[in-house]
Amino acid sequence: RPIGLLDSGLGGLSVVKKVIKKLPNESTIFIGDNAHMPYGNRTKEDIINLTRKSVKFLLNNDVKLVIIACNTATAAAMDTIEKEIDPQVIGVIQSGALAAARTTKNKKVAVVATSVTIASHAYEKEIHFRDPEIKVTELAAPKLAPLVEAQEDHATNLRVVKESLAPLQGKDFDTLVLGCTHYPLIKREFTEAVDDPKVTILDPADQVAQYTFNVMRRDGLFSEERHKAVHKYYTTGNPDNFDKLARTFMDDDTLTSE
Ligand code: DGN
Repeated sequence: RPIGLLDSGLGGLSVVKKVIKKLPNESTIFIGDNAHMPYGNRTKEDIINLTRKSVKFLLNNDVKLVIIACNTATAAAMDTIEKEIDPQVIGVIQSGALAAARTTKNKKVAVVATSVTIASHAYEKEIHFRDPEIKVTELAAPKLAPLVEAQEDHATNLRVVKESLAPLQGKDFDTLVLGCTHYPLIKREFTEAVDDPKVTILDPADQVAQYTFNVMRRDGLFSEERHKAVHKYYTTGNPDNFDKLARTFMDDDTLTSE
């Protein structure tokens, strides 16, 4: 049985990639809800309903656990969804917060994410749960997930990332959390915009993959070694746009497009 992952669009692929690397024997199935992207400015009710639809699709494909590979859906819908279904549900925010609390040395963390994620203060709460002394600066960047979906060139990406991160100037943080799963797809532009070797740019997906591994070990969910892993991805939107970026980003041909 595969591991199921969902996102509002392409961003979740940044999580799929790390999960496949950490769990090479496991099959995965990913659904990107590109038709309803972006989730970042929708109401909670709306996000719950859309997430529920993707979860239902994954359950129809007999997944053994569900990773909500979207910070916005984790913030808005995870509490509801995990009460509704049998398989374990894994979100991305707790893992991101744990990684941030472990990474910061000067106890100053910045989180950049969608408006819904920032308004929920989920990162601040989870980071303070680990260490209440950490100062958390939260910044909503509503332009960035749509920017990734638009698949612009490097110069455009860099300009918009720079503009979006401008309010963080002078905040003296040493850890910047990429609090939206779309952002690791333009990590290069984040690195160039921040332009400070003291700052760690943190992708929560590494810790999500580790946590998924731990849960699967705990629950005895590993596939047999001789099983051949198959990776499938689906979109509710335009399959050609999705396919192009998915292939470049995953930089291999392990994916079956349907
Ligand atoms: N990838 C989603 C996230 O991690 O929050 C959000 C993208 C969006 O729908 N704006």
